[in-house]
Amino acid sequence: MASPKIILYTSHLCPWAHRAHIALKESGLDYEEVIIDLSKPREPWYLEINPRGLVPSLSYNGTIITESAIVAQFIADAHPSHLLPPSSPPENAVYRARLAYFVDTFFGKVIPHFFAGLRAASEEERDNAAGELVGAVEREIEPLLDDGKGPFFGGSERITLAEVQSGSLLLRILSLSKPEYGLLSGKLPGLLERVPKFKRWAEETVKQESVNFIWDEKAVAEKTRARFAPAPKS
Ligand SMILES: N[C@@H](CCC(=O)N[C@@H](CS)C(=O)NCC(=O)O)C(=O)O
Repeated sequence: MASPKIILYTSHLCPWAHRAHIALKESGLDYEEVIIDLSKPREPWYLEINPRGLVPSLSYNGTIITESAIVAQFIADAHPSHLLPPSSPPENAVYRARLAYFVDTFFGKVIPHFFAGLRAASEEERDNAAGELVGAVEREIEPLLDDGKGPFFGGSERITLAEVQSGSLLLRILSLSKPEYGLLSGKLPGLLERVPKFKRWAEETVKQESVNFIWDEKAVAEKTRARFAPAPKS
């Protein structure tokens, strides 16, 4: 099969576009990158590619695919690899359903507390959001992670589609809770000791080159501050 011609319309600071970078790198696919400047209104040529004006968009041999979760899933389906087994036999379908449920749980039950932490108006609110986040991990995620095998979803030794979908948010949870940024509660790292499987999962995921090769912690912290916690006007 000839190599596909892939163009990724992206911003390196966007956690959703970040998923596409991880999926493409893990799948060993070459791609051309077009950086979209999100500080300006989208130009008409980009709105023709993606009428929503969002990144990421993927052009795959000229077919446009948008929405990051769909883009990542598409890459894993079109180029079978360690990220995701084919959908049959039924055991594979069961594994895929479990993986999809895990990702759904992470984004539905845990990530809202991450954003609540960023939007918090006081230290107390920030600390509460961190407590809620870790409580949700304890209840919802910890029981879904395997013990004692590889650190990734299903006890895998290599990353899977679950980490492709979650890695950019794990980077943000672990990094933006550093005290120098003051963006998330400084208590979060200590609270994560309560959820050792999640902690290992998150720490091993962010070490992967495919997960961190576009990561610029300071730039993301600055952009996050501008979006969620702008400095008061003097
Ligand atoms: N649900 C979309 C969300 C993508 C999204 O919100 N991208 C942001 C950047 S992180 C964007 O393009 N924003 C356009 C803007 O800021 O004008 C996905 O997962 O692809």
